[in-house]
Amino acid sequence: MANLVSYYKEGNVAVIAVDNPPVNALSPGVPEGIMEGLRWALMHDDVEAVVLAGRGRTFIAGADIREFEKIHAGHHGGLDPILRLLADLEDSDKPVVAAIHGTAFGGGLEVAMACHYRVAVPTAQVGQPEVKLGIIPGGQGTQRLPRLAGLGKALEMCSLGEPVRAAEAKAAGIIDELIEGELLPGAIAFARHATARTPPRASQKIAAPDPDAVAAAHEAASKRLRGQTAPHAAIEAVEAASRLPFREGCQVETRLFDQCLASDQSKALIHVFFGERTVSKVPGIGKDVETLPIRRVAIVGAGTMGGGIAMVYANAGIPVLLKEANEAALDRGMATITRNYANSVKRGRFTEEFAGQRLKLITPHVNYGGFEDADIIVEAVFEDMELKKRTFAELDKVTRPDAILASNTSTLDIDEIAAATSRPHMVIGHHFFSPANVMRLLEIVRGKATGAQVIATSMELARRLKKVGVLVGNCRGFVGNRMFAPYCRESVFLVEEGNAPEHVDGALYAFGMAMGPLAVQDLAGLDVGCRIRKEFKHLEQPGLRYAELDSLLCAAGHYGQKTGRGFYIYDAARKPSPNPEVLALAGEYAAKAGLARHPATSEEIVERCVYALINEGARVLEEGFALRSVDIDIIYINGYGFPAWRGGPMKYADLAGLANVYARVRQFHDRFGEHWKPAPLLEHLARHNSTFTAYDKSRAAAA
Ligand code: 3H9
Repeated sequence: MANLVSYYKEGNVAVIAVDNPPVNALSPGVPEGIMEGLRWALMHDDVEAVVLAGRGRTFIAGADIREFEKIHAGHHGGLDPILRLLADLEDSDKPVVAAIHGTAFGGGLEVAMACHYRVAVPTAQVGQPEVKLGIIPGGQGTQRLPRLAGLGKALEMCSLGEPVRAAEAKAAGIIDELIEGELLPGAIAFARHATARTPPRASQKIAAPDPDAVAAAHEAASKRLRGQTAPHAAIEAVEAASRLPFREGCQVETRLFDQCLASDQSKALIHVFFGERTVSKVPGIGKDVETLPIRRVAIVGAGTMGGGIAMVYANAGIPVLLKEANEAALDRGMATITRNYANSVKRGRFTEEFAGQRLKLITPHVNYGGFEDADIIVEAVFEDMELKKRTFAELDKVTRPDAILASNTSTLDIDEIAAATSRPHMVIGHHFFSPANVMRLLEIVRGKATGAQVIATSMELARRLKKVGVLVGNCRGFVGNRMFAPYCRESVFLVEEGNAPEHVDGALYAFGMAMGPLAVQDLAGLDVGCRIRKEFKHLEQPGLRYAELDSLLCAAGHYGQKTGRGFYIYDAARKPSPNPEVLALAGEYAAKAGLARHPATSEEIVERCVYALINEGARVLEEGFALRSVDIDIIYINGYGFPAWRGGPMKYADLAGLANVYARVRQFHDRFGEHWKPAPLLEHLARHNSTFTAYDKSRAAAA
C-alpha cells in the first residue's frame, strides 16, 4: 500500500500523492492509502490543509476498470473503499485541495469533487466518461457535478461522456483555480489560504428540475450514442439531483449504476475498452523490436483512397509525396483533397491555419522523383493484381532498400504482390477504410515473409496516424472483407426471398449497425462486388447458392449511389428511397431459380446476417488469420460500423451464448444449405459451453 500512495509535509500543508502507474486508477489499495494519508494529516496539529495529487502523467483516471470485470464474475471489487474515501474527504475538518494534471476522469473527478477545492494546470481535462463503458458515474458524480456546474453541464458531461478542458471546467465552476506554473507548489500555496476561503458547497448553483433540458439531453444521447441505455440512466440520475436531497439522489445513482454494471452493454463496452488496447500487442513482437523511423511517405495513386491516405499522413505532420500517372488525374486528386480540407474547416473540425499547413505537406508528382527519400511507400492504385505487381516491381527499383512497401489492397494476395519485389520482408498490407481520413481502422496485413521490424513499425505508425491498427493474416479479403462477404450474401439472399431492402437494412440499423448492408453495397458500388466475384469465379463451388440479385442490378447498369440506382433510388443529394424494381427483379429471379419466398422477421434478418459474420469469424480465428477474437471485434466496430455496445460480433456471440448461436446456425444449415456449415471452432466451443473470450485466454496462456 505504501508504494501506491505516499504522504509528507510541506510546512503546514500535507501532500498525499497517488502513485499507481500508468494512470493512477483507484485500484485496491489506492483509496485505502489516501484514507490513511488523510488520517495521518488530521492527526498532526501542525497540518492545516491537505493537497491530494497524482504522480506521473496524470491525477486519477478513474476507478480500476479491471475491478468491474471481477464484479461481473461475481466477486466483489474495490468500489466500497472509494465510497468511504469520498465521505472521509468531505468530512475532513482540514480543507483538502485536489491538484489536477493530466486527466481527472470518472472516479478521479468524483474524488476531486469530494475534496473542498480543485486546482488544475491548463492542460488538464476532467470528465465523467462512464457511459463509454456502459455504466454511469457511481461515486456521487451525478449528484456533485450538477451542484458545482449546474444541471445543463452535468447532463451533458454525464450522458455523453466527453471530457472538458481545464479552462472550460473553471468557467463551469468545477475547477476553482488554474495554476499557470508548476502544479504542486501552486496547489500548496492555494491550500495555505484555503482556510480563509468560503466553503465551496455550491448547491445554490443547481437548477430546479428542467423538463426541457432533460428531454434535450435524452435526444442528444439518442442521436450520439444510439441504442445505448447508460446515457439515459445517467440523465435520470442527474435529474434526481435537481429534485432530491444529496443522500437520496446518491441512492438513485447507486441503483442505476448497479443496473448498468449488470447489463450486457457494459460487459460489451468494457471488452471494447481493453480490446482497443490489446490489439496493439502482437505476440512474439515485443518492445525490444526496434521500429524504423518514418519521416516521409510517398503514395502511389491519388484517387479516393490515395487522397484520403495522403490526408491521414499530413494530419499527423508527416510530409507526403503524392504520385499519379498524369497531370489530369493528379489535379483531380488534389482538388478533392483541397475540398475535403475546406469542408473540415467549414464544419469546425480544423482551423483554416491547420488545414493550410497540412495541405502544404502534400506535394503532387507525376513521376517517381523524390521516392528515394521516402521511408514508406503506400500503393493505392486500382484493385488489379497485374497493375499492383507492376507497380511494386517499379517501386522496388526507385526506392531505398530499407523503405517499407505497403499495399492498400482490400482483397489481393500480399505474398503474390511481395514476390514482384526483391525484398518481400519489407512488404506489408496497410488496408485503410474509406473515407481513409475518417475511418479509424487500419488492417495491417502480414505476408509470410514480412519482417518483425516492418510489423512493429506499422503498429506504431497506426498509433501516430490516430488509427486503430489491427494485425491480420493474408487470406482472401483478410479478416474484415472475408467476413463481410457472407454477411452481405445473406442480406441479398433475404431480398431474393422477397424481403424489401428497407426491411432488411432497417432490421440491422435497429440492431445498431451504422448502415444496413444493402445500403453499404450501394455506397461501395455494386460493380465493385461484381468485379471481385468475377475475379474469384473459379473458386465457386457447384451446388452452393450465390447471391445473384446484385449482378442482375449491375447488368441493368444500376451500380448503386454512383448511378443513382441500386438497391435504392438516390436523389441528387444521395438521399435514398425504395426502388420498386428491386423486388420485381428479385421475384423474377426467384421464380426462375426455384427459390422459395421467405418473409423474414426483423429478428431472423439480424440472426441470418450477424450469425453469418460470426460463423466466418470463427473460421478466421481457428485458421489463425486473426490473432484473437477481440481483434475481430475491434475490426468490425472501427471499420464496419458494428455497434460497440454489442461488443463486436464475437463478443456478441459470447453474450448470446455460443450454444444458442450454434443451434441456430445448424438450423440455417438444414434449411438453407451448405454455406451455413457450422465452423468447427464454433461447434467445439458451443459443445464445451465455452466462449471466444475464453478461447483467446487459453491461446494466450499456451503461447
Ligand atoms: C469509474 O471511474 C466509475 C466510478 O464512477 C465508480 C466509482 C465508485 N482502469 O489508454 P491508455 C490502462 S469508471 C484500469 O493506453 P493513454 C489501459 O488499459 C472509469 N486500467 O493510455 C492501459 O493498459 P495496458 C472511468 C486502465 O495515455 C494503460 O492503462 N475512467 C484505466 O492513451 C494505459 O492506458 C475512464 O473511463 C482504468 N481506469 O490514455 C478512463 N485507464 O498498458 C479510462 C487506463 O496494459 N482511461 N487503463 O494496455 C482512459 O480514458 C485513458 O486510459 C486515459 C490515458 C485518457 C486516462
